[in-house]
Amino acid sequence: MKLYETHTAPNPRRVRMFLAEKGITDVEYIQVDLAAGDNLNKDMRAKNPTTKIPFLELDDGTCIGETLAICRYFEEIQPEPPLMGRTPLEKAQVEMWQRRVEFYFMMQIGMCFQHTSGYFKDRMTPVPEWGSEAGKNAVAYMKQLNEHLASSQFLVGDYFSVADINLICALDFARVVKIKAGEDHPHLLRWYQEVSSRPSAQA
Ligand SMILES: N[C@@H](CCC(=O)N[C@@H](CS)C(=O)NCC(=O)O)C(=O)O
Repeated sequence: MKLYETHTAPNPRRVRMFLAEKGITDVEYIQVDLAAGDNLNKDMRAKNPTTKIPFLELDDGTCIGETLAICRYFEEIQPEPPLMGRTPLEKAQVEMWQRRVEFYFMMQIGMCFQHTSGYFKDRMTPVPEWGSEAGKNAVAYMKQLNEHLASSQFLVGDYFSVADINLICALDFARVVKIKAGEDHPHLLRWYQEVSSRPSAQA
C-alpha cells in the first residue's frame, strides 16, 4: 500500500496519526511536492481526479481519496483499537464531531490559509476578504469547542477518536494563519496538552 502525502500538510497528518494509533506500519509513504504542483500532473490525476492529498493506492492499483475514507478503510481492515466509535450511539457522536470539526474549523482554517496567503495562486483565485472571514469563523468556533470540552475529556466523552485527531491536526496547522487557542480557551488548551502528549501526535 502506498500513501501519497505531504509531510507538512494537515490532512495527511490525520492519516499518519490514525495509523500510529492503530500501530499500522506496512504503508509506504510517497511524498508529493504540492508547491511545485506535483499533485496536478497527468499521472496523479489518473489516480486521484480531485488532485488533493492524501490518497491511498492499494496493491491492486485501486485508489482511495478523502482523508476520512482512508481512515474508514483502515478501521475496517484493522478494527483495534476502534477510533470511529464502538456502539451505534458513539459512532454517531464521532461522526457528528468529526463533521463539525471538519466543516466549522478545519475547512475555515484551510480557506483562510489559501485565500490570504496566495500559496496556491497558480491553481485558484485567492479572495482575501473571504480568507479573512473564514479565519474569523474558525476563531468563533473555538469558543464552542472550549465550552464543550469544559465537561468532556475528549470530543466524545472519555473516548479518544478520529474526531480528536482531526481537531489537533487542524489546530496545529492553524498556527500558519496565526490562529491558536489562548487564555480564552482553557478547556481547549487542557484538551490540546493531553492529545499532544500521545505518541501518535508525533506522526
Ligand atoms: N477533502 C479532502 C481535502 C484534502 C486537501 O485539501 N488536501 C490539501 C493538503 S492538506 C491539498 O491536497 N492541497 C493541494 C491543492 O489544493 O492543490 C480530504 O479530506 O482529504
